[in-house]
Amino acid sequence: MDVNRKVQTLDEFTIQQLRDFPHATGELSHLLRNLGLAAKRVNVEVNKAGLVDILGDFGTINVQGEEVKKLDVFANDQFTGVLKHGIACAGIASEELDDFVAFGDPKSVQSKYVCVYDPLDGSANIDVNVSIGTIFGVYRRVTPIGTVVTKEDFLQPGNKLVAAGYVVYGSSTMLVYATRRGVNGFTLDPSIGEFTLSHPDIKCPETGKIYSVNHGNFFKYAEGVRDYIQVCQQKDKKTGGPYTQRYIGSMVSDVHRNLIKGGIFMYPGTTDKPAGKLRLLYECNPFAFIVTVAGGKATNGKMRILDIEPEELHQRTPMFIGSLQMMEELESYQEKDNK
Ligand code: P6P
Repeated sequence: MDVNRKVQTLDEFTIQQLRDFPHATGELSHLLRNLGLAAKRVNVEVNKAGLVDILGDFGTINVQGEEVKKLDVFANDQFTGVLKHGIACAGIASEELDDFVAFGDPKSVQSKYVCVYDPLDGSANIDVNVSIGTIFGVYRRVTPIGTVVTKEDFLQPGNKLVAAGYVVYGSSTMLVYATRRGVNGFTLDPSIGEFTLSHPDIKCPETGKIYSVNHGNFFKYAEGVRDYIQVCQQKDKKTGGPYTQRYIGSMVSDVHRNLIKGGIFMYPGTTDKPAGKLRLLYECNPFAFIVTVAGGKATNGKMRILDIEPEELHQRTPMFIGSLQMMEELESYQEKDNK
């Protein structure tokens, strides 16, 4: 009997990747499987979020006598817990925590990786049932193995990322991750409780017809950004305009859609918030790595996101990311902003 081997789980995929790197220790594969486990646990709670009135409001004790945590706190606990108790991570920095967390136990200090993540991005959308997500990045530590990690291990530019990925808790739950070898997407099969390879070798289309931006801030954007947005809205045989405007207000969903279909996502700086809203470490660097590996591009309006040298754990940056040709067209309008 032929066993259906077309289904390849995340675990099988990460272990198979090891074959191409005989000297690999398997730590990165172990770390990615840990992240997948935490994502499955978060997925269960996210899917119940609509029942919170039945299960009890956040901060209360539910019928099982358990404290009902805010979902983003719950998600942060899940990712931090699996990584702390795994053998592949020496410490984490989370969008949910003011400072980084060093795992000081004897096993963890021997690990060569650190993780950064936004455990539940877009959580304000939970109560209106809009898709939300987790965003993560993996760095090789810069401090000596065997010592407790320091802030230096987390303040690395995105071009030092070893891997990055995201989970989108949507109509289906997907985990997408990139290494320098490529970007692969896994869809959670609830019948077996496994992430299974559904989108092998994802490439970002060179161009697209979707632009994503919060029009409410339009008059606060720089002139070049406003000019480009108006180009997106006009009929143009060369660019194929007018484009379609799609903006969910959940970065993981907006960027995931544009990665698959082609498009551009913009969260520009504004006159009152020149650095924009999105966090460099937890949101922008991981997505910049993923989209760049897939053939797209990401900048802050002046330089590649991946080349920014971080100075603070929670620093923000303007973010422009998406299909290469659309990014290059945007840049031609931004030249006036950078004079
Ligand atoms: P605005 C969600 O709060 C988030 O951090 C991203 O997921 C999303 O892209 C952005 O903020 C939306 O911000 O200001 O347009 O509501």
